[in-house]
Amino acid sequence: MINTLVAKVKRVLQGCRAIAASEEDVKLLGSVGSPFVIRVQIALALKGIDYKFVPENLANKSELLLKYNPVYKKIPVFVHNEKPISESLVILEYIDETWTQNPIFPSDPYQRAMARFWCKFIDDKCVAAALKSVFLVDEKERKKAREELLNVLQFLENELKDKFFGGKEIGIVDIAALFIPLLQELAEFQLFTSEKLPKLHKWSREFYKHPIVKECFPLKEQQLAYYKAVAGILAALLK
Ligand SMILES: N[C@@H](CCC(=O)N[C@@H](CS)C(=O)NCC(=O)O)C(=O)O
Repeated sequence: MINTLVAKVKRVLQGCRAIAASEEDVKLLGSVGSPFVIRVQIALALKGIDYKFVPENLANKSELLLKYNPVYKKIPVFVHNEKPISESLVILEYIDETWTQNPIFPSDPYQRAMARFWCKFIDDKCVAAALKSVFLVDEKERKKAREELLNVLQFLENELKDKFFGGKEIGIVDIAALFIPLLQELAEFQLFTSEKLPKLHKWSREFYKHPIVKECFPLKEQQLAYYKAVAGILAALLK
């Protein structure tokens, strides 16, 4: 009885926060299909925060993007009450600290540090290898990239102890790693198989069918259109 009441009050408070947030000015500069932008969209959806999506054309960057992110000139840029924040992982931390419902970071300081470590590992070691594994045209090179990807993903495979990296619920590491299921879908779940990386393969599918993720993931055609539109940027990454 008490538990039900507490849960009810919590839900009402969360609702209030979401309403309060919707009265604030929350904007996201991005392009549909960008995995870094989807990270932010998932965090906002998990928190129930309303925002305005400002589409950005990376082939002809807007004045607004150059003003808000003069250092990297990249999306996503998150703008909260006119205060811009760049870099998806930095944005995720800001969102988690600003809207505390449905936390995506663990509360324990050591676990928080570990979560940051794995997010950095994903960006430093996995993203380029995964893109190469899907988009390199030369078959030999693509195969080589796939082997390299399998090696680095083995570390993540060993790290996966529950349904999600975040435990029973999606956390920051799951969100950081979302490009894996995205690219798995493009590769028809053959980038790696259930024999090679069984836990990660299962996680990929679980993550993919999570209702919030489903709501935020672009369609396969939208993904392909995005990569086509950023072919120049992608080519530089694949070198
Ligand atoms: N480390 C950045 C990476 C963001 C990024 O690479 N964004 C790409 C789109 S997916 C971009 O804006 N590229 C524009 C460019 O390189 O000129 C983050 O996590 O936000």
